[in-house]
Amino acid sequence: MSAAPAASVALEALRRNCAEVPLLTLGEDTAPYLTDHRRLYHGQALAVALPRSAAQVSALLACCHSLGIAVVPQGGNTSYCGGATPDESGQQLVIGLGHMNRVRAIDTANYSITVEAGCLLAHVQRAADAAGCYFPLELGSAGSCQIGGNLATNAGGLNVLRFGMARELALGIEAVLPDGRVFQRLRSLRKDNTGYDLKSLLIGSEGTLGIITAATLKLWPPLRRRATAFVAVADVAAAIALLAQLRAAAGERLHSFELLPRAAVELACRFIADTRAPLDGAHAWYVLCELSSFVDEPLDELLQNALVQASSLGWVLDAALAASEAQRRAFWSLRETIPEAQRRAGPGVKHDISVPVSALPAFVAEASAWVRREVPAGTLVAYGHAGDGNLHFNINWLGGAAAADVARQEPLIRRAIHDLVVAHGGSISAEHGIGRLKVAELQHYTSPVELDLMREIKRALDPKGIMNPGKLLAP
Ligand code: FAD
Ligand code: 2HG
Ligand code: ZN
Repeated sequence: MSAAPAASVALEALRRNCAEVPLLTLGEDTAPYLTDHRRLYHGQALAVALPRSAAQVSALLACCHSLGIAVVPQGGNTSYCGGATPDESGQQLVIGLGHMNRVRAIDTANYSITVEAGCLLAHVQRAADAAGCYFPLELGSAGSCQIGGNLATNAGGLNVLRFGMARELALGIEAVLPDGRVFQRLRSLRKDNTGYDLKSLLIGSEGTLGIITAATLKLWPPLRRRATAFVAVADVAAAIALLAQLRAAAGERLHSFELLPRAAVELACRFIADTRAPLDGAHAWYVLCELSSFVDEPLDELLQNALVQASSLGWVLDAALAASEAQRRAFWSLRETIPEAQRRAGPGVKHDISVPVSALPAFVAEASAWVRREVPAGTLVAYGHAGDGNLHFNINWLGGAAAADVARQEPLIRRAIHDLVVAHGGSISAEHGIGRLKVAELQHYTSPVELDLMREIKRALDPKGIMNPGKLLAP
């Protein structure tokens, strides 16, 4: 990237060329935009721009492109890898999308909704609901993250098993390219084979190729039934056997399949008010699974029968079926508050990994043994979306530790866990992206051919390198 202009010159140009876009420059106004959710990164910014339309985003990027001002797009700022935080130079412009939060259209006959990028995920879910439809993306951060951020990170979450990741839920997007041109592809087609899939390239690019300003998303009919169980299982292999059995018994009705170790349940009960373990007794592992149906059918019976059969095979040790909507919500609340409980428990190291589902038992056994041997002061809290082969293989220092000590150990731990992940055919970033946190890891584990292609794509779309520099790809 060419040298950035002096701050006064850059601000002057932005005020002149983008006069209608609110620009925050005072410390107290910009502060919330300068630190990431996990408080790992603390940056400075030239200013924070809050555009209200794609035309305003276009004017901002055209100006930044001509002057060589670096840009950091920011949605709800809930991501885990520091991708939405500016660097420490004070020369980058943060563009917050929160003011672009309109639902543009809902087409119930086409099962699609068109929303602006700054819509909160919860807002999109409610809008779909109000129209008598269902939008399946579900994350614990739904009340704070934005749909633009979800697409930019290709978010996963709790319902991927049945409905896929954010990319699979998008029919079309509108995005502003680094030079200010608008990529207008808000089509709502299920079938469209006209050339390269540019929409999919922008999705998951973490703000390094352009700014997503709107999206057309798939909807489904409303869910008529759900059946949910909190299940104690013998071990990870038993959990995976149960997964296969539920798939066989329920087919596409299997909606979610989450794996939780006892340590995760205990943390939620200890740190989150009004949380209690659904089952008596202490078990090493639990599964939270849910079936859903678009038609009125006896799902409780289906789930119960499958669990009885799994119990006769020794996989299931105990189980509680949600007897009411309140109980179902309580099961999910326990699961969704684990990240917050971990945050309150003190410093930790996170890994967002995936391996083929069939490799999960062996991976967990080997990686757990490594942690027990090499990090004796750490408690493993490995939980997550086991139905997708995705675990948050996290470690907490429950006996207390200085954050700086943990940070010192982190690179070595991360490399060892990631080596095991790769040895099992897995990925070092299943759903949280690369951001700033994993730039070196991506560089280390990606083949030269793939890295070359990524750099060539970056150069083609962003020749001046103004979009989120230092994120995803090494400079
Ligand atoms: P931000 O954090 O603001 O930005 C993320 C990245 O996208 C940055 O690189 C940013 O520059 C870029 N970006 C943001 N908006 C745009 C845009 N409009 N155009 C281009 N680039 C943009 N994630 C999961 O995948 N699965 C989970 O289950 C999950 N659970 C979570 C639970 C909790 C409690 C929390 C706090 C987070 C969780 N997350 C999860 C992580 C996070 O919520 C997701 O990564 C989410 O998609 C980020 O959206 P955001 O709007 O907050 O994006
Ligand atoms: C979840 O699945 C999120 O709850 C957060 O992806 C995972 O905090 C984490 O490591
Ligand atoms: Zn997750």
